[in-house]
Amino acid sequence: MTDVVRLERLGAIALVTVNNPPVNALGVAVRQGLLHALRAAEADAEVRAVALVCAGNTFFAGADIKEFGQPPQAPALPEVIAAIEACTKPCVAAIHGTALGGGLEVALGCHYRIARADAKVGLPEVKLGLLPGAGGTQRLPRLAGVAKALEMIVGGQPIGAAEALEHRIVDELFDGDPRAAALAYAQRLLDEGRGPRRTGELSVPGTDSAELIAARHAEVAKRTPGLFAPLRCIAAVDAATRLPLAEGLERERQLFLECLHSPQRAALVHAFFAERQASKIADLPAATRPREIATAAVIGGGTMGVGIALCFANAGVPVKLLEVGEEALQRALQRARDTCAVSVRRGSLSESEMERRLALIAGVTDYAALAEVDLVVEAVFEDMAVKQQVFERLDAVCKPGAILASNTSSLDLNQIAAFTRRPEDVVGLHFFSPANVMRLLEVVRGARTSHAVLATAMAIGKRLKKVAVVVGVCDGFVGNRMLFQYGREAEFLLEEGATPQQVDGALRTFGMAMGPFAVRDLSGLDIGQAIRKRQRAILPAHLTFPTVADRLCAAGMLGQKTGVGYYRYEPGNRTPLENPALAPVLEAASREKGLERQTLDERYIVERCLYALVNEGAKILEEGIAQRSSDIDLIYLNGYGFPAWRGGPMFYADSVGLDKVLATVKELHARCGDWWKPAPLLEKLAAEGRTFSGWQPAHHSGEQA
Ligand code: T1G
Repeated sequence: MTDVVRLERLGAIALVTVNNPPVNALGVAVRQGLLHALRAAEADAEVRAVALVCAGNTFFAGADIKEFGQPPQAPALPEVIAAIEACTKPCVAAIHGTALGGGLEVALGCHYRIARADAKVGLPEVKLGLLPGAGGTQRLPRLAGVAKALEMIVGGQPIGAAEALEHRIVDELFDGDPRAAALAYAQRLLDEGRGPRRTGELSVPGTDSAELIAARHAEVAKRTPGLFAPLRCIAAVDAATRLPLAEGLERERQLFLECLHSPQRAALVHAFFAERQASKIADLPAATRPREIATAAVIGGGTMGVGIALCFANAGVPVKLLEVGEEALQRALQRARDTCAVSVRRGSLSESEMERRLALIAGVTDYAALAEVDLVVEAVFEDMAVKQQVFERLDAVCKPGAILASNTSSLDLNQIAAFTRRPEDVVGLHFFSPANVMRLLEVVRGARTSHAVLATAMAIGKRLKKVAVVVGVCDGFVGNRMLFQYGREAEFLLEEGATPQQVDGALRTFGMAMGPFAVRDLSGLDIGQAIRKRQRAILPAHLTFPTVADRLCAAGMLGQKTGVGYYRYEPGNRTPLENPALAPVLEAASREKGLERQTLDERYIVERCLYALVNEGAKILEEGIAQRSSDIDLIYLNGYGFPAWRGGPMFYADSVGLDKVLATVKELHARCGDWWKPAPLLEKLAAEGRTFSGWQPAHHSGEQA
């Protein structure tokens, strides 16, 4: 027995209790303890039934993800599950919390399963670039049928206990303590003389498996062509419909190992841990307590303001939405209603839930109405003079301890904080449009932002179901600062000879959700123009800028809002079409730089754009604007459409090898000038044969007061 697995004999029942906080992951100690307990129960003549429960908040939440990529340690989970299923005494698992991945697979190896009414079960391995590798692809179809198994294994979403009962994945629901429920059920098995019931001996129900599998294969191949694991999930389920259990398990193992060794698994596991790492703030004392946020307010009823107000309403936080005039306020409230109505039409929100959420948004026009709110998010025009007016008013009106947050996407938060007498209560909450959809939230830590306010910002981010990442104060913080480099290089490629279609196409093939020029057409070329103008004013003159975007702005071609930009758009249609007026603009831009237009290959296009992100990310890391490289990855995965199965720009650079990245950056520096000056950290790590993910800055982002 190991100290994480306890075996007790209560009458004729062997009770196995696993206690491996925080989520009872099936690490090697747990697997060893389970196998030992099973064998002891099997050998004990007094034992006539086995009950399996977990202590803490949840039944097994899966294999120990930290073990992936490490040398395997016996016993493997399939071996443990085979021993459970082979047990000659009936074995029942009592599920509470979230039985996920290997956790559900252990339960499927048991002869009976009961679940607490509030429990969830699922096989989310596909989200980690894997497939259920401990019998889930073979046993789940035998219980729930192919359609449900495909939905759960390829989709990766957990289902509730009632749905699991409906699909014969569990036999009964219980309330209260899993231990008591397990013992009672095991006793009933004995009273009713029920013995082992092995899932593996069942055959897969239904006669339409081949059609279901073919249809799902076609759909997945079309929707996510770049992804490795989903098609292998389908192949494993297909094996269950054609092979006896032992051969099916062998086929599953082969497919699982293919996924395990895929770079996509390494990237997706990196993203999983990155999301959990981001909430850890290096210099925040553990005793720091977030402030209670019972009510919020948003200043500004534009697209962002309404989106942010909806974030609070969706999380059940009453929120005041302030607009200066009644007419503007009514337009804002209508926009909130229209946004929710889209979800109702799509069926993802009920009418009653929509009304409940909208009722949480109270429109106001007077700052005095904000006197008692706990948190205010300003989302007004990106102009420092306007921010000053707003923050001076807020500072005068809001109660002591109220947090004043700015949604600014690039202005100096320290300057904004200085407009108030409470700079320690000022923080940036940079939402991404549409705010009620995009998961990313850059939490901008000002020089004077207090620990408690920073902790509160992270806590409210989690409550709003955002991926909150702490960033320091600089032009563009992390995401937009890197995006500026990426967009500029993409535009230089247009002057060297590429078309927007070629650049966007190459990056979409890499896996980006959208190419840079489609993105610019969507957000509007005039937005970039203001930033470029500000950059030109502060950057050294020898740093030249591409001129294509400014030429298009001058010609009134601002993107979708004018029906033409890098691409042309039919009225009411967002499909990008070739813009016949673009060619002369590109030729003029090339000519002005004395460039002979040439054909560029995809690899060059991708490296030119991605390494611009990486080089700037290295500078951001070194300056302590981001705490760690995985935070930068998280920002790009959740705010900029970077493919999760590539892990993020910094993880991708690590996977290429920093020596190779540096060699390309140096070549570009020699040919394209100082925009490509290699980041000192990139040079250092490349020289030492290290990676970004293995590096931590000595200091943290922002300086404490
Ligand atoms: N392995 C190792 N650590 C894990 C873990 C896991 N499976 N799940 C969570 N953690 C850590 C997490 O990193 C964090 O650590 C802490 O636990 C709390 O997590 C063979 C191959 C269960 C819904 O994919 O979805 O089984 O930050 O902050 O919000 O076929 O954790 O405290 O140091 O997320 O309450 C399949 C992954 C694995 C489930 C709880 N299972 N976990 O959410 O807490 S592959 C999963 C989750 C597999 C088999 C295959 C969630 C949760 P730290 P948390 P939470």
